[in-house]
Order: sequence, then structure tokens, then C-alpha cells
Amino acid sequence: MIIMSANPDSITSGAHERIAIRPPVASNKPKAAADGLRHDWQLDDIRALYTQPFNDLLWQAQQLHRQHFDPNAVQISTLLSIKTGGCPEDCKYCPQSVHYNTGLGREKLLDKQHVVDAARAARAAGASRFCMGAAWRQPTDRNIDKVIELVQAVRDEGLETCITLGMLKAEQAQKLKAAGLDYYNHNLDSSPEYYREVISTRSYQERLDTLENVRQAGLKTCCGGIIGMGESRDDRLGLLQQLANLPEHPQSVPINLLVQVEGTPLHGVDALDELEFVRTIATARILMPKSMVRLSAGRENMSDATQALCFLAGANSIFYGEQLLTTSNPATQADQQLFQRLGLQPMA
Ligand code: SAM
Ligand code: DTB
Ligand code: SF4
Repeated sequence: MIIMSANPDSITSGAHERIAIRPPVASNKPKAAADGLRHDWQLDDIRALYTQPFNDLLWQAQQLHRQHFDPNAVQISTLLSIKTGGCPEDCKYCPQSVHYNTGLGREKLLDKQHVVDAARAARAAGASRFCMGAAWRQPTDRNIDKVIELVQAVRDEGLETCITLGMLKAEQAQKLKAAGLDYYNHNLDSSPEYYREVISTRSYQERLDTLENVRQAGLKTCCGGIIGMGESRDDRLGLLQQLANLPEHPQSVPINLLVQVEGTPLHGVDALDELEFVRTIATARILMPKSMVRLSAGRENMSDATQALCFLAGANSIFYGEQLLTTSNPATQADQQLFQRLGLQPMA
């Protein structure tokens, strides 16, 4: 269960210094871009949405959700860690960083048969997308060639493919696109200000640059973040602002609730008020009305009622299967029962 936060600082405006990373265009009037969507969200606009009465926020989000999606269909993705542990980065939330002792070993890249077996099982269980994650800062060109073989094998099983390998060069993104990859996952993780408290080995701008390479290659983008890391409410708004003001809204927006892992510096941080999580989902839905918003890591610590509120707020994708990358996810039977109780259907 998620515990109500005792610390009001974790849900009110933070005192972090605001720094500008590619600041959004200042404007009083909402402007629609060529895609008909807004990319010029100001923090005050987002704050006004996020802080309105909960029922009004959910009503607004649900109305928009129904304009663009079947409200009872949820896209199902399954994750597999294809290269676990030993990562040189220092992300304070991550059990796979070499900087922290979480008891996780360093493994080699999985072989093709292992991946094909996992993809087959995911498809049989109802997944439509298979996401593979590697604990790399950035892949070498040799790594890319090996991952391409895995992507092609997963495609042959009739699944959409998504991979997350760390920073990507333009040519690597192009090569992955040519090989048939559908999505690349690369998260912004938090607001630019709070990001600096969480990761020192990779800059926010480097993340934006990778996202640019991915978009330019014509790959679909999966990009979101983690909340419940001790950030302020303004940091949550700042993350949403960065996501919504990208040149294209990411096609998938994973919102992760921090999975606290012993040995990582963020283990023991105050738990987030679960209604703040629901507000974050609803605001993401309003800002990025045509994107898939994924209720991602952290579901194991959420009640069924909170998850139901997330679906009402516009979440329409989940990670399904008993394992995320290195931590656990709800049992498949529990998810099947939840879908049945809520009348939800897997999205084709
Ligand atoms: N190493 C690559 C990278 O970071 O770009 C890809 C794998 S990394 C594990 C993918 C994402 O998982 C991270 O960006 C982060 O958002 C999420 N993640 C990692 N540890 C998490 C945790 N303990 N709780 C919630 N999300 C987490
Ligand atoms: C994302 O945003 N969440 C997933 C996926 N993209 C790669 C990863 C969640 C990882 C949770 C911690 C773990 O299992 O290691
Ligand atoms: Fe490495 Fe990715 Fe974990 Fe950061 S989140 S430590 S980059 S595996």
C-alpha cells in the first residue's frame, strides 16, 4: 500500500532554483502546432489544471480521453531485461547502477532463444508490445547489431517492439529504424531542476539530444519519468511541461511510481500521496491527449482502487507480466481479475 505522505513539502511547490532547458515559447494565447496539439505549455497553465478540484480534473481528463480513445481498452506491454546490472550511470533510483550495492549481479546480453521464448510467452498472455531494456549508458555499434537481431526475432513473433538502451547516436537510431524497430524508450525522469539531484553522469540536455535523434530517425518515442522520488509538486509539473513541449508529443508516456530498492540512495524516501499520482496521470492525459499514457512501474504498491482511478484519469497502457526489469510487477492472475472487475479489454 502507498502511505499518505506526512511531508507537505513533497506535494507543494518546491524551493528548487528553476533553470531553463530549451524554455518553451512564452505566450499568453494557447497556440496549436501543425499537429493540432499544444507544445507551448507554461508552468502556470499546468499548475491550474493539476490543482483544480480532483473531480473536475478527472472529468476533464476523462472527457478528452473519450475523444481520442476507447475508454475501456488498455494497451499491454511486457518488459524483459536483456542486459542486467553493471551500469556505469549513477541514477539514484536504479538497482542496476554499479554505484550502489543492491545485490544485483552483472549479466551478459541474453541470447536470442531466451528472448524469443519470453516474447512468445508475452504474446500468449495477451501483450501486444515487447519492451527490452539494457543497463547501458550508451550502446556500442556492436551492441546495436546484436540488439537488431533480437528486435527482428521479436517482430517475427508478431509483436510491436520497443527498446531502451541508453543514449543513442543519430546513425544508431537510423539503423534501428531501418531494422524495423517501432519504439525507443528514453525517459526525462523528472523536471530539469530535480533531475540534477538524482543523476550526475548524464545531463538533461543529453537526454533531449537522444530523443531528437530518435524522432529524426522516424522512430516512435516512448518517454516519461518517475514520480515519488521526493520531488516537489512543481517538479512533477516541470516534468509534464518538458514532455508536452517536446517538438512531438511522445507516442507513449510512461509514468513510473518509484520502486524503492534497498541499497539505492532513494530507498526510504517519503512515499507519495497516491492521489498525487492520479493527478499526474490526469494532467498528462490533458496535456498530451493523443498519447498513450502508461501506468508503469510501481503498480505492485498500489491498491486496485488507485489503479482504477488512474484508468479513469486517462491511463491506457500498462506493463503486464510478473517482472518489470529487475523488480516485480503484479501477478498476471491479479491483473486479469482487475481487468475483469473493471470491464477493461486489452487493446488490439
Ligand atoms: N539504461 C537505460 C537508460 O536509463 O536510459 C535504459 C534502462 S533504464 C532501467 C529505463 C528506465 O527505467 C529509467 O529511465 C527509469 O525511468 C526507469 N526506472 C529505473 N529504475 C526504476 C525504479 N526503481 N522505479 C521506477 N522506475 C525506474
Ligand atoms: C519505463 O519507463 N519503465 C520501465 C521501462 N520504461 C523500461 C522500467 C521500470 C523499471 C523498474 C525497476 C526495475 O524493475 O528494475
Ligand atoms: Fe543505468 Fe538506466 Fe539504471 Fe540509469 S536507469 S543506472 S542508465 S540502467
